[in-house]
Amino acid sequence: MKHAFPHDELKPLTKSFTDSLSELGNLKLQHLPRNYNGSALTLIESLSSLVIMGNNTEFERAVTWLSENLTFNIDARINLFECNIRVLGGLISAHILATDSTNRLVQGCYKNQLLNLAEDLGRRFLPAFDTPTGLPYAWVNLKYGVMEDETPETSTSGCGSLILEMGALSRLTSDPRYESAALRALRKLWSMRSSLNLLGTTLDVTTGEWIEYSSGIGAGVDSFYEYLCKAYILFGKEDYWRMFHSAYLAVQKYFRHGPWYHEADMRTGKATYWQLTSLQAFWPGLQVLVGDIGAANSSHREFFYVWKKFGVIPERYLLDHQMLHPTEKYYPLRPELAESTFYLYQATKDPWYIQVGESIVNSLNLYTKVKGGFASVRDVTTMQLEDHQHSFFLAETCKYLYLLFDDSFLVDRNYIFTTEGHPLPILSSWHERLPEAYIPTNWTYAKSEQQTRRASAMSRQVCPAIALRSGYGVQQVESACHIPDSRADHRCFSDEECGIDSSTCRRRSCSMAGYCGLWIQ
Ligand code: DMJ
Repeated sequence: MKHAFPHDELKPLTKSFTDSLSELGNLKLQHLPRNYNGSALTLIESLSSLVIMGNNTEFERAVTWLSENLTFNIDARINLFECNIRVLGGLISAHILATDSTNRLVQGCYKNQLLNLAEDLGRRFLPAFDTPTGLPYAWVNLKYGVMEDETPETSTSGCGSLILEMGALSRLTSDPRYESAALRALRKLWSMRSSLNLLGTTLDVTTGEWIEYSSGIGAGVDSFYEYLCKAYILFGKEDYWRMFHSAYLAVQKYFRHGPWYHEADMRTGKATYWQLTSLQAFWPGLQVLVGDIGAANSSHREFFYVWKKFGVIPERYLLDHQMLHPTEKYYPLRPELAESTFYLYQATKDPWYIQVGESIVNSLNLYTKVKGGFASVRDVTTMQLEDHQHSFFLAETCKYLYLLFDDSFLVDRNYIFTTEGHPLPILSSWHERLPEAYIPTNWTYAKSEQQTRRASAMSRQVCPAIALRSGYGVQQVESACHIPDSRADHRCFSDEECGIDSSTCRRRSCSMAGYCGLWIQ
């Protein structure tokens, strides 16, 4: 607030600001606006974090300022996906939090100003969907609509992760256009899947043809999967679940190798790139939502291993060479590992995840905290910093770490988080399946006092002494990877040591972090 308000993002090293809305997703920095003075992006992104952290006074101040000063009638070409998840999602979530009586906010003075702003923004998105396929352009000028020579290239996540925000906007305004546009795009995208139920990474919105056939669960695709699952949770339409289920099984079948995920060609399912990217670290969190805790746990551990190895998580790590990508050595304060840690702790209450959270907080303080804020890491081998604090740092990274240690905001409430960490309530009135008087039951309590206090097997790096069952004269215990094992201290250091699980005849392999995993071939 001191150095950058009301501009878009903070430059923490020089204690200044950058008006970066048009730069989001714009790697070549094309068509940047001339007379643009920012849209208070970081403030919008921080609204829900302020409520979660209990700072109602600042929330009210921010709502008042935005109500009086924010306008979207600006000559700025913006990325539809980025503007949707950050600005539209931030405003809608904050509107709901402002009107939610349990928050006791904005006493008397809130007259739906944030919703009006969201609706104005949503209307400015609509020209992007005016294509022969219904797939939206990646870029739209907020004042003038789609530019004449606009690129028809977009990404799978770019046109497949709009449904939460635009669906919520339609429900709040009773204007079906937003949800219909996002749903039409999503259905078209899904119709472009291969016979293996895989999608590519980039496509042409005018022809509906794929440009890049290789894809994975990271950049360009990630939130597409996330939104299929979360749209089912938020709106309860069986269709979303059917799509998600098929897509999820295809990911686990074609991309997964032990605890890691490589990329593959959507037409053949053959592996293409063997890389771990920091965006992939959201996947264990999504797996928690579908109840695949064992798989979530094993992948999460590998991401944390990479975090520990470098101090933070590098953007890209070459799994086949066990080395950093030569140019993508940066860490822009991304939230994904903290996000998954939060979900896994909620699901398991295993104190090991608290230790992971502490370790993340310590690294952020040690390497990225500067006088003006928190700075991105340009190179994880030197820890050289970059003068940029992305708006998702406050929207997501800080929020998920806060919720890991203090989840009181979630008690007796039933929210899902958008891909940008903005909470949306699961309401029976928005939901096809929930009964009118819905009582949330998804709150995860520790089953017993003993459970919360129990020392974590993972922190001790041995298998917990939990007897599962006795068979073939051998007592089985649950290993640190949550698989049946005969040895209480089992930790493998090579694939050979992991061998074959004789009880199930399934192959085990040794992970980078030295754990024995059981993988479906
Ligand atoms: C966020 O803007 C969102 O989580 C998005 O889906 C992809 N990742 C960035 C932060 O890393």
